[in-house]
Amino acid sequence: MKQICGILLLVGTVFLLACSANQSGDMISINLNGRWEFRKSGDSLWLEATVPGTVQTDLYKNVLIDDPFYRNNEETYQWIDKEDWEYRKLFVADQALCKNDHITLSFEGLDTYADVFFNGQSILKADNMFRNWNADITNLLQKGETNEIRILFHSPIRHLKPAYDAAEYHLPAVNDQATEKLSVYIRKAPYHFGWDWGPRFVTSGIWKSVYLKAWNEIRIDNIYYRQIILNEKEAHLHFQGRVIADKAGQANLEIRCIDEETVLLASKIVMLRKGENDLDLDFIIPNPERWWPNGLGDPKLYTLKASISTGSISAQYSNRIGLRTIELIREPDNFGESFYFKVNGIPVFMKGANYIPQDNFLNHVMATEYEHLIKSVKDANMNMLRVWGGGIYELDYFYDLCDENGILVWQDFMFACSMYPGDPDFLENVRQEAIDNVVRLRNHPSIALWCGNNEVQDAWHQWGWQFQYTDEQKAEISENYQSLFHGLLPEVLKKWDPDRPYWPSSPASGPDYGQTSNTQSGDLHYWGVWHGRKPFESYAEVVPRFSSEYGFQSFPEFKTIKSFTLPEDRQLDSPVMQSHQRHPVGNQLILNYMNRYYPVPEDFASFIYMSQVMQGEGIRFGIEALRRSRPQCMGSLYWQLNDCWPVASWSGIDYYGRWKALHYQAKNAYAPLLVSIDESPDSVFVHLVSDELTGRTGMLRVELMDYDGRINFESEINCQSEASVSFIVWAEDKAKLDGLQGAEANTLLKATFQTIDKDSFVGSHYFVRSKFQKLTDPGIKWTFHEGDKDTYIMIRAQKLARQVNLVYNGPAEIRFEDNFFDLLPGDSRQIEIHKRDSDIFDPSELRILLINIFTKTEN
Ligand code: BMA
Repeated sequence: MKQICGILLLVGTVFLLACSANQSGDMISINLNGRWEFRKSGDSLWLEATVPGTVQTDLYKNVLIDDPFYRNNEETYQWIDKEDWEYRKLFVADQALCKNDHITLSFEGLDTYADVFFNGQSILKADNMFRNWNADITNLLQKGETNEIRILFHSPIRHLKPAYDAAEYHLPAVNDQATEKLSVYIRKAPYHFGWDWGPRFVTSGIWKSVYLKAWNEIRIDNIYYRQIILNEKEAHLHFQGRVIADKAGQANLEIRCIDEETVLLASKIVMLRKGENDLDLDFIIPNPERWWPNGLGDPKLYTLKASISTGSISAQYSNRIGLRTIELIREPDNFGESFYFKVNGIPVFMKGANYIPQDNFLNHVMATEYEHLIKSVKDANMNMLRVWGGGIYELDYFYDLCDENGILVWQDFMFACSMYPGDPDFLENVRQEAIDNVVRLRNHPSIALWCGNNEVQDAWHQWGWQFQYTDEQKAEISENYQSLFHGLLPEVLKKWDPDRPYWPSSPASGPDYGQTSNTQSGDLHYWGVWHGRKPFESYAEVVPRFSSEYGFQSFPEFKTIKSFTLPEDRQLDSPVMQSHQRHPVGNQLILNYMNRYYPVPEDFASFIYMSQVMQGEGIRFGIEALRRSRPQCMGSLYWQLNDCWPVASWSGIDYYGRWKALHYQAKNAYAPLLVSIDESPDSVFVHLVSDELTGRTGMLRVELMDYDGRINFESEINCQSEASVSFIVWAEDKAKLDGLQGAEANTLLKATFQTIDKDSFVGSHYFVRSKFQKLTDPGIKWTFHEGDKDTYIMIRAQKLARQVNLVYNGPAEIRFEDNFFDLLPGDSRQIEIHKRDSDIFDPSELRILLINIFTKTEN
């Protein structure tokens, strides 16, 4: 088991690394994070640095640059990636550390071209941000003297340039925001080079933790728990682990479950050889509790400890696992070929979004931010995130949180929207990267699927890239694609994680090369809305088997915009707002759609509000359409969950973790039981959509009312919803709905499903676009209540109030239980106020915006 037993003492800039006795042979792991030093290569002065970190964040901490996200600062700081940078740490190692037989310097991540020296000797050269890098320093470590770790980070841009200049042709990389597109030749997070929602900051640095690891005689790693059989009575598991031994001899291998109480699950005597020993052991967990995705049950986890002991020396390793079956079901059906996940034998509709890294400077993402984000995902009734291929393989903590919260992960390998080289060095580098990450992540029950890349296959065949190349070049690029995504990656998975499904590219219609995406099979990225300028209504016309991307942009809330602007920047076409909008025509598209669907406010703050309303309602319409079409479609992952800086983008949660209208809409549209209403030219339909595992019985009440609350038509039926279904529960000709004809702009349909156990589910529907609705002042009244346990507001409206936005202008970070909701005539709602204990909610700072009444917020 890993233990931290080192004490770091600061002696000037020299740290004393001490550790207690080497407990019964356990590996010692001393964390070398924290204070380091850095300088621009060639400078004489060393400055304080923080590890994990980047050059950019260290320069900022030393007040040598301003906040890189502020205004247009991004442009000013592009020089940083053209320089080489050095990092160092000086430390004194105590005797207890030095007397170990094996001492390794271990980097969980180096970004990216790094030469590492220990006491002046070169110990490794790194060239892949996604790999672990280890170097044996047993014979280099000096007892009682100052030791030095020094790392030279080469400018990634200057390092790549000579080969780029000499190349016969260049590979496409549409999102790389430089003229010379170098990003595809380096194994580094693609989004660092810019994206259509992100700035260009090509970082360098020690981006993950650094350890000194010391051990004697025996070491264990590469642990894998493979689930062989899972049924009600027992789980059969197969343990695999690699033991490195200094000498041959007998040892005892044991596996224990170490949750509430420690239980020995299995043990056996093994004969170790000197060197590497691949060991295995079969065992059973009786009466297994299953791991369930969010909404279907508890995500039960077991903590298992594997230990190997020679009598005097032992080594251990702990992992958390979950017991569940997961299958990707692709079989012929009425619509083509299915594409859905079966979890524990149950077809599950996947509800979620696409995840991007939470910052350009990854060291800035705190544990609390990971927790807030995954909690927001769970609270929004999501059960899947796609870790998109232009970012990073996330930190262990991300997957731990997904395990704990029942969030499944569609895991891309880090390749996106570009073609890639295929030379042996590049491929070997990727092979090691894939092994490192697959081995690190394969015990997480949250990981549902490995996917080769984001959009590379479709792009090559459909984005017009091929015209610029000769036939030989095209053949070479195609072949490289095939060897990477149809050769190397599936081979790695076959060996290291054989039971998880692999999907070569998202989107794709099949597992073979060249099967570009379509609606009959596989997954689809539907960008007719937004990129294709199609109306939101087309979400109901294009039904994919699994929608792994679709989206629409909005601006972040005004508080977020204030964080990076001066008052004079706060208008749509200012250079600062344009630099925080990375889609070439993003602002025009928002304006264009708003003209089609909503009133267009003149003041900037109200425009921002309306952009969020439009995004929220547009994507909500999409989610409902996809859910209504189950089982034809079995997944909705919209683009995108979050942001990496403050920006106008497709996200539902902004850089500061603030929920936009979209996230509130997603929460409601992803509810386990949904009442969804749609219409054809002649009829209206009420659908019940259920992801629940049991059916419900109750009464459906349908009311047609005007915006003042006068009911012109009503109907009640007994009804029953089965488990896991979507069906039309009520339909009527529009002509038979009294009071609708000619009054469409002032009429709504409300459907309430009241179950016999008194749960109530409501859906509503308007007959014209918001722009044409005849809205009046709804007469909103609200009162504030503060009790010991909860703080909430009661809000009511006499007439229809559309998209009620509660805006808190005070300093506290407040989240309302619901926001951007409609109050139907006569309705009242109790809205909880979520705040941290120390925060004060001042009701006089509350403003309310509506579609037809926007209170001007001061700039
Ligand atoms: C998708 C993604 C991203 C991109 C987004 C918005 O297809 O895969 O590459 O940011 O579209 O354009």
